[in-house]
Amino acid sequence: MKGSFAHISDCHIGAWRDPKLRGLNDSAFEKAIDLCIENQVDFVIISGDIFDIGIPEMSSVRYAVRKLKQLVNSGIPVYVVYGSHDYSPTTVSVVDVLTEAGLFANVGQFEETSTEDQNHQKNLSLKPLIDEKTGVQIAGLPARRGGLERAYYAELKGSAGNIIDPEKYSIFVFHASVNELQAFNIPIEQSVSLQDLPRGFSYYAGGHLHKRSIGKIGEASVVYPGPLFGTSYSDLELTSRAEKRGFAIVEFEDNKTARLNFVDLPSPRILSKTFNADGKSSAQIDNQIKEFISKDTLQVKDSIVLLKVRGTLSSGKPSDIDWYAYRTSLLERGALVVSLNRMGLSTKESKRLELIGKGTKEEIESKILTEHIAAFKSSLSELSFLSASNGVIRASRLLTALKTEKKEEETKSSFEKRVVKEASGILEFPVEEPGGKI
Ligand SMILES: [Mn+2]
Repeated sequence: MKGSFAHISDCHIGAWRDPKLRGLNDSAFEKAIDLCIENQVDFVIISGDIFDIGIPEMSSVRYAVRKLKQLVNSGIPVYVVYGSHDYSPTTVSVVDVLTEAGLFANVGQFEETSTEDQNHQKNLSLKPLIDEKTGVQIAGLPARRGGLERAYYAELKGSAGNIIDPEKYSIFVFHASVNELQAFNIPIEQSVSLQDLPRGFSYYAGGHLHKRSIGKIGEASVVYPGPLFGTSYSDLELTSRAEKRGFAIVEFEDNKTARLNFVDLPSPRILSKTFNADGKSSAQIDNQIKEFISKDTLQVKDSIVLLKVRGTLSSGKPSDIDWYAYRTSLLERGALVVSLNRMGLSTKESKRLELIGKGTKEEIESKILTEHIAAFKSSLSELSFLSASNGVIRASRLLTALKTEKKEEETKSSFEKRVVKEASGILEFPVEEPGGKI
């Protein structure tokens, strides 16, 4: 018994709003699949978060199907479990559709039983699959949202039962944070421990942590290859600090791992810089950023540029800072993508709002609106419906409407349409869009 397989995780196909970043993410998946075929692995494991959402855009699905089909045509089976992103509690996920289409097999199968006695204690048993060509035994557990998969591990009680032949190679595929191996401050209530993983497997194929890491259970490796590219500002920030992105190719012999190789995927240069605004005026920080980005020695061309500003301004507002000019000038110098992160930037003024008083969220909102609406004096009679108490009520309703979250079954665009429609109704503005009136 001898062979090799690829362990891929957290592809998040379809992630990123920015088309360039989405393109980079998609081509990382393409490259990974090409390398699997080139290396003639016997099979591929994807340990969750194949897609960024349960019901992704069809263009992302078509793209992924095209690549997965190449694997099928090369006789390389793919085994997957749901990740926290592509799991859907209420509807059929794209993972189910692609499983039905025969593009991959879902190995996150299990059986739940409860004891006959009055305690009705739940037990979970894994249902492994055997890879036809190599005879490798593959079992797994899916993720659920917000770390709810912990319940499965509690029912599993760290046991694989008698379902695994210890003489043969076996893989446990999972998508969960193992507390001992994570460095992300994921709360302990949303993590499992190494001891919660079922004993006796030769290899543990992990997903969820967006950082490469390895642990051990006896002689077996517990491996997180991390994402192929990354899906957030902080993922890219980590990449800029020399964190490698890619996947693993594992060679096995009998019931042991013979070799574990990480394959690094190429990524564009990432330039990341954080500015601390504490105690500075908006003009000072504006100058500081301008000075930084206009340096001749700064290598911007073909780079992803990440600028982060955080802290509390001593005077002025974040809107005094000319973000648009930074972006334009960096793009003009050939930057691939410019991402500005100012979520951690506040002013003394916004700090003051934090102290405005006690009450429910709604009461505080209404208080702030009343205070600010006094300053709103419109000479336009048609805007009178936005002033005084009328305006406060309308603004509160608008706030509530904008806070609504996307429903599981909604696409991004139908969600956006619903919010715009609701908001324009509250404002009594007719809204037109390219496709005609809503
Ligand atoms: Mn992920």
